[in-house]
Amino acid sequence: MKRPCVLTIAGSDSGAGAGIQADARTVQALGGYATTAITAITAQNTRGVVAWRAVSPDLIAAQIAAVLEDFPIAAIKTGLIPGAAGVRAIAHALGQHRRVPLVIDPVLGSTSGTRFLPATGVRALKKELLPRATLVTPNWLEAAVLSGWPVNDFMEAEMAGSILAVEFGCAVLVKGGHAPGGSCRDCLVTGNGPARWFESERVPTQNTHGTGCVLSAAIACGLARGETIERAVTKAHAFLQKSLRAGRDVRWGSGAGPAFAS
Ligand code: PXL
Repeated sequence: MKRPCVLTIAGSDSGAGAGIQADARTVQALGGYATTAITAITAQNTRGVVAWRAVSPDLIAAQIAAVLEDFPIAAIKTGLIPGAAGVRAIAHALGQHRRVPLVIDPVLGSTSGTRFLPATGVRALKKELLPRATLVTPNWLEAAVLSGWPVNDFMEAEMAGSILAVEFGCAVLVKGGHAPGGSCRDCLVTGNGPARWFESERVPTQNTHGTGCVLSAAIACGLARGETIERAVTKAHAFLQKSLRAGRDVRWGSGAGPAFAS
């Protein structure tokens, strides 16, 4: 099978549960090749983020340019972006590559409470990057911030997804993993047809760090293979479920360990 090249633009996680490390592990596990542009360096473990710094916008752009001019990149994903200047640098560096599928995981902060993208960065994301996305993958909180509408239940999740899909002309996957209850329900809104729900049983585990990264990287890998958005999301949802099961019994650190992406 063809080995697709993916570019992931994201932050480094020293604990390797999320960010660039999770993306690279996921793409590798799915038979692709992950090139990387590192946007920030975080010092963290399973308990949370201890310190972090942004990589300068010109160095983010240089990494993207170096990869794009030399590798047959078939899909791009973004994760942590450390502010408005970083967003603009990425948009500029992506330049002409408008036909390459772009998956945007709109990371605003860590679950442990560190804010990575301030309000000015959110505005830049909406203006410069979301209009060129193929698919955006917000959780409930991110969907609420991006749409300006509350998201407290599944109906509101679908509403916010529809609003974002119209506003930015892209597909939207509103992730329900943080929602209460025994199942995980993600809602995919595309331009054509009704919303589609992806539901799976909740895996009983505290090792959930990096689940959003694994999901969006797996989707990008599927799109890089030429799969439709629906097919890529279907396979990525199943892959994440498998990864959570694979990491369930690992006891590394006292906090949220990694989903395993294997
Ligand atoms: O899961 C969001 C995320 C993405 N990227 C990096 C992170 C986190 C959360 O902590 O550290 C590098």
